[in-house]
Amino acid sequence: MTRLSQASLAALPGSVAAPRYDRAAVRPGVVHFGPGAFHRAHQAAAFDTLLAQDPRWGLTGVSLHSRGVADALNPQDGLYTLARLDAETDYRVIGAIGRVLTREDPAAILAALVHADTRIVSATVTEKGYCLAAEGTLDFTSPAIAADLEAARSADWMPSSFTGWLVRGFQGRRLAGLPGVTVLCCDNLSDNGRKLEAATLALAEAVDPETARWIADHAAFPNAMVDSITPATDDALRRRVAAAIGQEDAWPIQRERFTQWVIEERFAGERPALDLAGVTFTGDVRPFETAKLRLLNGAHSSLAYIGLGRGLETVAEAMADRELAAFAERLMREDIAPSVFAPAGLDLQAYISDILARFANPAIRHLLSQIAWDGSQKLPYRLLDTVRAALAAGRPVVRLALPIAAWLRFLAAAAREGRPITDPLSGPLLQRAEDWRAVLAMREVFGELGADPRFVGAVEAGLAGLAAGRLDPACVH
Ligand code: CS2
Repeated sequence: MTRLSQASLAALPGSVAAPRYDRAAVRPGVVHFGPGAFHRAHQAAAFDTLLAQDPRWGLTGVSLHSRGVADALNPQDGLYTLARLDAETDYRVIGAIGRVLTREDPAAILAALVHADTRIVSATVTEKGYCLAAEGTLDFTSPAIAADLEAARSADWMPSSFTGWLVRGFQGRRLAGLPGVTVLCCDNLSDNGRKLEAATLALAEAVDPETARWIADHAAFPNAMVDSITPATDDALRRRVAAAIGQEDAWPIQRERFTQWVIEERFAGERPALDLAGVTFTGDVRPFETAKLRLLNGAHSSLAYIGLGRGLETVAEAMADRELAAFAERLMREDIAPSVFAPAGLDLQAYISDILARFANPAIRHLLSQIAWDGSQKLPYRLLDTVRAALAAGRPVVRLALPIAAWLRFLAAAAREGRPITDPLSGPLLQRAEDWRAVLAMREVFGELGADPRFVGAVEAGLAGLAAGRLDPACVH
């Protein structure tokens, strides 16, 4: 079977959408760190739409941790298929990515960052990729940041961390007299732009204060919220895509039809006209971000840990478990929604109904085990901030603590069975897992909450409820 490439585009069946612009005329205006599924499902598709109008916004991908995406996409001239899953699946070949660089070629990464055409550096490096401590500030003790501090003593240093690359790239731009850049964080962190800005300035201050001043004057870090459910690629998708496009695609991507990208209007230079691709620009992203992180991601993680404990495999299966679906709905409507200040014009209860319907979409096989990754990094934004808000307002936290109890049971089961978990804190978590109070005492995850008797009591009630197979401990409050 022919492998997807620029040369094979003309042979695609008419049912498959493909770039309608001249790819040879595209100039790379964006360097994107972390060109994984989430980015390729979503932001790259938006830039692909924009490129039909304006060829100055091509993407250069940078994978810092593995060669997989580069090895799959570079032989395909950056092309890949996006399958949108719904009652009927449609297929679209995306052409926005020109090439994917890896850390094996640091000079090429630096050249891309220090290039006059580059106006945006964007990122989906996942929560842990920012090396932040519990308070959301740069963790100078994390190995990648410590390595960068050491490396930066030499003038021609090459960084390890994403934040290090930002500082190195800005240093290069300052020395070359190039204009500033917009840094667009697209990960599920609250206040993501501001946190990344503070982390970048902190690292720059430590390695090159002049570059820190340059960043403060020239760079912009808008907050952004991105939403689209993107299950990991599996062989079933590869087969379906091959059948639909009549060619082999080494790494197709799938997502639900729904998509939302809200970006703060805070650009260092020209703003790409992404509104042409359905992107919302707004003065304040926080209400959108809080609604999405707390409601959608909070419920997702709850379904994941509780669902896995009930032997379920996918989000749709969890939603078919009536007791669990009812729990998730109550959690969202009664416990999370009161902590969310809805963006103007958004009906929160309708937003919740839409999320529940998206979760139940039978066309999507989204593994609970995928969502369960990196709990120590995700839960603080997804549930613990909500617990803090509820406690501050004097509301009960018994239901909010149940998914936390389910995570503790998930850790304990992994430790007992000697099963590895995917989490940057897996070592300390699994070491303490059989003593849940010791896990709650980990300040890097729970901050001060681990010592709050109201929260600890609610977690204890949750653990007892789950041990007895009960989900809604309504009777307790
Ligand atoms: C999910 C998210 O894997 C996870 O933790 O909760 O990736 C979720 O699907 C997206 O944020 C939806 O926009």
